[in-house]
Amino acid sequence: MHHIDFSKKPLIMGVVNVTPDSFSDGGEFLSVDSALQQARKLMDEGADIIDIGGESTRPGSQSVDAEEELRRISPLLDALVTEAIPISVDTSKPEVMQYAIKVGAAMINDVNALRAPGALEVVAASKTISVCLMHMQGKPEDMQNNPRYEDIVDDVHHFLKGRIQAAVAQGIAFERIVIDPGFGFGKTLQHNLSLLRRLDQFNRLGVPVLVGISRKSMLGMITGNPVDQRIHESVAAALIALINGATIVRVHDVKATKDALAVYTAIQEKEYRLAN
Ligand code: 7PJ
Repeated sequence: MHHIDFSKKPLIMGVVNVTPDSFSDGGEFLSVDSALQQARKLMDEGADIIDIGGESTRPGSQSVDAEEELRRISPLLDALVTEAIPISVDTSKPEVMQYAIKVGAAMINDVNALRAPGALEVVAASKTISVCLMHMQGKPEDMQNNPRYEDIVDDVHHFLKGRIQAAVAQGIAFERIVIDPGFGFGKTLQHNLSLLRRLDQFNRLGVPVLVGISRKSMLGMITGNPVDQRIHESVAAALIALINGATIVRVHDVKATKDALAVYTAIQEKEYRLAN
């Protein structure tokens, strides 16, 4: 299995969905072959991690059972773990986590932050796999139904701190943990914008921050563009996230993101290195 080196930043996580109702690729990558092709394309474009998911968490979506989720992702996962890239599995289900760990995934990416009964235990039993703990208010079925916070950044920070503590108490090493404020998961546009503006606050928790804004409706609310035409705003959001302290960006458009990041990393190089 691959280990993810979080000190090498920024890291680009490329998204491959195998769900018939996925919001941004609309079932385009349902077959294993086309999902594999999409994964290889993202790897060629320079993704550092591939994230695969078999359950849509778009607002209003219904959950599927573990058996169906495994049926969707296991052929793809089995094929991808043999490739020279760390694989992340986007799941909230302990049964799926267990399978991902068994076949050698590098990360569990849980939008539910290991709150399902048994999830903490399954991840703790692996001594190596990384885990992304994401904030979500409510459940996908109802999360966009009037989300409320006292202070969005403080509330999300408090939640993530609690989940890091729960994970560490269970025996998951601090070094294996990544956090994510969960853009679009029980948040209004203003909540999302505040999180992005004040993203650096999350670095106080001492673990890498992952951000997923790619193609999300918050961007469509700003530009008016439909989901299949949100590359520019997605790239802008990814770049802002990195400037404001993110280590990993989860994106659909790897090449465009990579090219934009190259400009940012170039200006960070020391001047003498440019002279040499
Ligand atoms: C996210 C995710 C996110 C993390 C999804 C979509 C919806 N995992 N899974 N962060 N979003 N960690 O791809 O737009 O923001 S599913």
